[in-house]
Amino acid sequence: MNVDLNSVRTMDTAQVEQGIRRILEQSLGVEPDEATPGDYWEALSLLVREINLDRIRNTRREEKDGSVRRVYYLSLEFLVGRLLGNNLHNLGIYHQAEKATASFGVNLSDVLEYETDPALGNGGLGRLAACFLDSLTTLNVPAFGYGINYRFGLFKQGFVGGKQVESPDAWREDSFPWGIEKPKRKQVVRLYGQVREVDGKAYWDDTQEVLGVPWDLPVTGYNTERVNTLRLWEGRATEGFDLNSFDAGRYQDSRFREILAENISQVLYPNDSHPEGKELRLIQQYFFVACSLADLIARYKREHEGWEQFTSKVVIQLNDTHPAIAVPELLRILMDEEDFVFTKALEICRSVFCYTNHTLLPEALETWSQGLIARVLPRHMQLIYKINYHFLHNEVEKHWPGDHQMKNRLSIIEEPNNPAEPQMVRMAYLSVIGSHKVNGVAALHSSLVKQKLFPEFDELWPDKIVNVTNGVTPRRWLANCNPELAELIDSTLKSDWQSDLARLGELKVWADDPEFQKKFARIKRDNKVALASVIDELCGVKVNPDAIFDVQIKRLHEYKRQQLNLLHIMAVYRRLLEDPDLDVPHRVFIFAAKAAPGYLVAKNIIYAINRLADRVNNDRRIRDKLKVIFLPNYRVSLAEKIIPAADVSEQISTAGFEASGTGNMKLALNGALTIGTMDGANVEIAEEVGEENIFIFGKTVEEVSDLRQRGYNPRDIYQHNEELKAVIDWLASGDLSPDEPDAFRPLVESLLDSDYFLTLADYQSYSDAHDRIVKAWKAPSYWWRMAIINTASMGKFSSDRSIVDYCKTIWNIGL
Ligand code: 26V
Repeated sequence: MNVDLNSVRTMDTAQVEQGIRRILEQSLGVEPDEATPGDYWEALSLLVREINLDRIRNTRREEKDGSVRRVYYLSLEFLVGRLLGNNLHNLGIYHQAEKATASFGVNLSDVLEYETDPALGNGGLGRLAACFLDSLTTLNVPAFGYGINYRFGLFKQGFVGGKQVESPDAWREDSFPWGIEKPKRKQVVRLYGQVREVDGKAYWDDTQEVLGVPWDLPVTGYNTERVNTLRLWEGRATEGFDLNSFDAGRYQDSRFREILAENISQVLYPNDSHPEGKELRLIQQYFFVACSLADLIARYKREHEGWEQFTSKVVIQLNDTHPAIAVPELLRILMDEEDFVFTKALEICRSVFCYTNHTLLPEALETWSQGLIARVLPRHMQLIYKINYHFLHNEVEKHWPGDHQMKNRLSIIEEPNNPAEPQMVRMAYLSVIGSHKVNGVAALHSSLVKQKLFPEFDELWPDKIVNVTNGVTPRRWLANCNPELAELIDSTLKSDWQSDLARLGELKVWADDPEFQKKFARIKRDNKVALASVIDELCGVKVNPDAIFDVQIKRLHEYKRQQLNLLHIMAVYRRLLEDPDLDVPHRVFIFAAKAAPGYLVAKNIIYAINRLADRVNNDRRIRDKLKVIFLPNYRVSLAEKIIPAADVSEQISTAGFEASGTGNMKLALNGALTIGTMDGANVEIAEEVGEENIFIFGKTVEEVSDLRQRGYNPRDIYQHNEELKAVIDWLASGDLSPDEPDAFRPLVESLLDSDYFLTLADYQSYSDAHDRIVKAWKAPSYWWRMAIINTASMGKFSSDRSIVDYCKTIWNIGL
């Protein structure tokens, strides 16, 4: 039977109501009038799960003829966020659910608050993967996400005396109805052991075995019946484990296997912690790659005879280098299990793999020591050498004959400067060599990937490195999180902007319309009132919804420069103390950010902001003109509350360091004005909104590199900028932390001694840009015109557009 996934069935309110009642009574065993909001959350989630399961079966039936190329998105992180609201919306039954719950006397938005965020990612990279799954499904592309079902997601953040403290996030311990275990699809993964060669054939023996058991999460799309799957693997001990073994050696051995297996999927590693030598992280990478490849090959074999069609039916996107071990793993399967010769096997690898680079930061470019890989994955180490030999002696030799230096430079194996140090395997090179396309995530970033990161590869293969600018799903990041604005847009445009975000451009004609401006501003204010109550609840601080809400929400990193924002707020506070009558709008500076547990300067910045907040928020002299808020435990559900309420979006990274940014897109989409550097996707945002509708400041990539070449000394700037000197001296004085006078030494030293991220160099330009913001705010019709133009200009930044680009330029999939 042929099923048409584009003809969408829906449910009316009565059906949703019946469904809720049935599940409350028959599955949860409670009467509707006794049920708590938590019970309603569970009942609605189970109802949605039924619908999804039904649709998954239809999706599978449609794909059965095997005529399509499937996308496999391999990522160690999927930051999906809460699923109920999003699913209701995608299934087109949000309003029905609202009315149905209301008929039981329950408010849907209260019900949605019961869901815990699955925090299965660090930040941008993981959230991008989640937006891409939403768009793949919406565009009706057959796709699987593959990752790990971590028991503990990213740590929970709290503050004690203003300092970050981390605690484990056991998110699954709460009810989580979305994941469905699929024991039938389990896989066996081998580790350690050795390789024997017999008659030129390799045998990998004496291995330790662990099981991978998949948990499937349904991925719904907007306006489609398709439901794709996010398959997350969990580590288990193999069944052969013999508890009654009397043999001490074997007992030890099986205990080891059990402990290993059960540790594999325990924790998500926080980024910016240096994973070198972290054997478990390498094992995580191989574990999920091995499970996923075995799973997708089994699916291919169920649908096709022979290997001829493999490359036209399968494409595998590597989300950063974390899954790069997939290249030698597929090679191993093809050579050792399927008897392909090396050159043919490599050709197949190259036609199915593609790799996305998400960062230029040298410390984030993964390398593993040769010795570690050889011990954990001896066969893979051999194959990496084989790939490297073939690459250097055929491909590099052909392009640069006799050039030994070039071979050294492009080798997957990095020779140490000091022979006592180990040889390192460069996972990025392995990914480039094993893929047919490599992409950066914004135009500027991709050009830097070509020029700075992989210039030789770009010369060797001029068509390999391409750009796909990131995007965000307008379903979660406008329709769901900002329903009032979505409704205003609906009633103004009468077109389906949610499937075609470029339609937002039609809002531009309303940008100067006083009535429209009034509605737009009213919605923003309502959202600010809602956020103000969240702030009060979490921080115990009352903020004025008529103040400018200026937000910086992202991981804490020196390159993102929360410290620049901090220095400027300190200056604003000083100006107010000098003249409390200063004619300036009220401002609330809002931060939310987690610092990696081992990143001391980042934690120092958090502490400084919290100490400053304490001082400022309790200083009656400045008459509430300034408030500083640091919201704890930043995560997707908190972002959904902050973003609709933002007036100003801080995107202030040092030029050349932020690969793209995606928060910048979400905030502009919701009508916040950007203050930003010419970095990452800010460049393209400026292009879309026009320079008059964004506050650009700071050094460009070229200026940054000129300054470094001339020799940069932050103390010159410190000495010559009176206000800046005063705030840094204040920070260093210990006045903000009398109990611990040297508390901010790490930060002050980082600023004055090296200032690698040019905070001082950009300070004045940043402060001037803030003055322009204040001026613009004082002319409301001008401000709201800019805000409306921002929302109207975000069409390009839909993740649907990103996925269309991937389909065309990388995956060779027609839509
Ligand atoms: C590195 C590490 C190293 C230690 C172990 C865990 C771990 C996890 C992730 C990473 C790399 C992080 C790279 C990343 O998140 N890049 C961000 O990607 C976003 C989506 O493309 C982009 O918008 C941001 O600009 C970029 O910083």
